[in-house]
Amino acid sequence: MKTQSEIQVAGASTPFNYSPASSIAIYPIELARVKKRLPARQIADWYLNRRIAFGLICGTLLLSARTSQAVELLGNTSFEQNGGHVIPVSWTRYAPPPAAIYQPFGNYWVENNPPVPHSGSQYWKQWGSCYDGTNNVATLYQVFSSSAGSIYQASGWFYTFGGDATHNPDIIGSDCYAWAQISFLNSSSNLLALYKSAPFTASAGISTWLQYPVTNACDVSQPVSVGDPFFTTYAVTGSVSQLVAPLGTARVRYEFCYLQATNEGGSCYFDDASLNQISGPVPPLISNLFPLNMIFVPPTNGIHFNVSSPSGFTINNSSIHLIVNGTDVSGSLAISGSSSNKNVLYSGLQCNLVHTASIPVTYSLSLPASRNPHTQNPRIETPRT
Ligand SMILES: [Ca+2]
Repeated sequence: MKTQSEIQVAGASTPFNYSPASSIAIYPIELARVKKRLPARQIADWYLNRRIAFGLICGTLLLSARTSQAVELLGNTSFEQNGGHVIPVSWTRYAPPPAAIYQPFGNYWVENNPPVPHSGSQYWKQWGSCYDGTNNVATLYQVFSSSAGSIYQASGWFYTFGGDATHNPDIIGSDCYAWAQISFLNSSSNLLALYKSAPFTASAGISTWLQYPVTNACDVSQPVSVGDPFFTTYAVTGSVSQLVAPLGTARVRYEFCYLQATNEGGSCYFDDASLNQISGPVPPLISNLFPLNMIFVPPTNGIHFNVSSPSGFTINNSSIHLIVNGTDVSGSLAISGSSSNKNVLYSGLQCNLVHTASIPVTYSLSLPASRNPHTQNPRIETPRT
């Protein structure tokens, strides 16, 4: 006999806040629900166990000024890190308020439908969010700290499904469209500059992946209604090959957008998103976080992760902190590696516990939670030993 349990895990990627004196790592937080079938005995063990919470705080990273290298900022660009009716690891969903009333199930799937994916085995599938008779825009996005003068290039691959031998067509509605956009925001989350790709529509091609670079420059003083009171876009007034963060920039947001016209159906697939920073200070990257996407975690494996600076900045060991169950255990961290690439290990986890993991990361800015998540809350189960 088998029964079902579930855990929550979260992905890690790494925007940061940069100032001339220092930068502070922050983490976007996208929860993913992963369901696994577990033997009944293991479920019984679950209830015998206790819970602890642990958190990871990466504090101020003192940096030295060096030239940066081009780097892909987006996490989970190919949507391979979790699947099903989930928000992809590293991403955050936005939907207008009526969506919760008219389609509470949500308008998305991380789908495995070979041989459709542009790369890997999965892609993001999105359809209309509301079905309330009005135009509406729902998005999927990631936010990173940025600074004036930083230069980026961005793109995404889009597709609409014409059907095959075993699946019905799901072509995006004739008046619907999808696009990718880059927003530069100041420290108060006000929009400073907007760049968009061309709109992807069914007329662009059926069952064909097409890459859409973000090259249309908008005038943020010229709002354009799309028929959605919760979402405004702006007039395209030029074309660029690179995206330069304007004066006052604190953050850059990559966003996949889907406009549903009235109640039109169909869907758009999205894969291989890219936000490539080609100039300017690059956020420190926190990667290879363990445990992640796991159910049973051998406590002897501990918690470990990597902190690196693609720009080659020095990361002081004293700036890396780990909070376990409300206690700062930074003094117990084993840190190795070079000045700009640190391997961090904590070996103090105890056996025979259920871990409810909370990984908030402190940083200096106060951001709207709905548009800039910055905590992680994986819940991890450890087996009896
Ligand atoms: Ca993929």
